[in-house]
Amino acid sequence: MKLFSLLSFATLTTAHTIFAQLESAGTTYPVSYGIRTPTYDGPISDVSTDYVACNGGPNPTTPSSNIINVKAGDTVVATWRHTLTSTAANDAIYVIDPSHKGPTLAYLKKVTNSTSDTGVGSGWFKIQQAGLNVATQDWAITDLIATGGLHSITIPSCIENGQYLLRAEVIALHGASSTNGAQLYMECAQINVTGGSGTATPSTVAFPGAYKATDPGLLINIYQTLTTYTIPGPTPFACGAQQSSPTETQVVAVPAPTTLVTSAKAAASSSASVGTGTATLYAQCGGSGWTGATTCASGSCKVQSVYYNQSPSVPPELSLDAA
Ligand SMILES: *[C@@H]1O[C@H](CO)[C@@H](O)[C@H](O)[C@H]1NC(C)=O
Ligand SMILES: *[C@@H]1O[C@H](CO)[C@@H](O)[C@H](O)[C@H]1NC(C)=O
Ligand SMILES: [Cu+2]
Repeated sequence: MKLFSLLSFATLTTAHTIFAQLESAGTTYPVSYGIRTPTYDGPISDVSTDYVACNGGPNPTTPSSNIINVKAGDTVVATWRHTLTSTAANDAIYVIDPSHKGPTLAYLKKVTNSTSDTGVGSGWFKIQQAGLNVATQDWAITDLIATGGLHSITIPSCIENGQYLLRAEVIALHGASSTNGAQLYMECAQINVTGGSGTATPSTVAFPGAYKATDPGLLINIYQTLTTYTIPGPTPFACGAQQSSPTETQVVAVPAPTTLVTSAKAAASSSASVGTGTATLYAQCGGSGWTGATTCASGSCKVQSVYYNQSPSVPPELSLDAA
């Protein structure tokens, strides 16, 4: 009876989430295989602690000796589960409680030994992010729930081969209007990247360090119509981007909400065409007040928000909907 009450309490009131298993190259590995999973599904709320790297602390994690092979350029899928034993059949909220709204993110860190590196400190680069669709006010976590907890992450094709930690993350903002109210969920998978072209040197950030409690993407009241949402952390790394040149990087870099506005400004200021011509890849091609090119060099103009349409659209490998 006592156990039953505890379980009921956990199910009804603490519907958190865990990155429980990984799919690579068509193989879905078992729960906790190659991933340092906790048994408790709680969040990290203090972004200044070491636990923001690969979890731990209030949610002790279990080491894994397994390493999952991943081909550079492939899209892997992180599965998010309410608990390590949740399934669609046994748990009505088997991904995460729908009250939990916010972004999805993913980072990599090159390490010499993925089973022993703690992940704490520098070396992290972001490879995926999805935030708020301003036009529909739809959050990435809501999309994640719709896919059954499948978080698609493309491993850049141009990175060095070798061992990495893959840090998949979701941030729930339902309590984020007070400091340290955002709930960060992350686990680290131990992967071995093969088949990469091996020359890219992404610029990196540290965990802890990459986030501050006062970041506009962490300290925010989401119970209002938002005209923008700034995903925490750096601009995602993209192969071919000029890491040394901020402007170039933002123009070619990843089509995510935080970079789009910058890209739009860059495109607008570097283009003299008004209402004519062709929008280059990832450049602005429409939106409220837009007077520039509306024809796209490739594909068709895609509405990102009322204020910003992009040429052509988010590449499928970076879109959660592609899962
Ligand atoms: C990697 O770390 C694990 C755990 O500490 C250890 O057992 C293993 O020998 C290390 N591998 C190498 C190649 O050093
Ligand atoms: C990583 O993959 C390469 C290529 O298949 C292999 O030679 C190497 O042993 C793998 N390393 C680990 C730690 O699994
Ligand atoms: Cu929660």
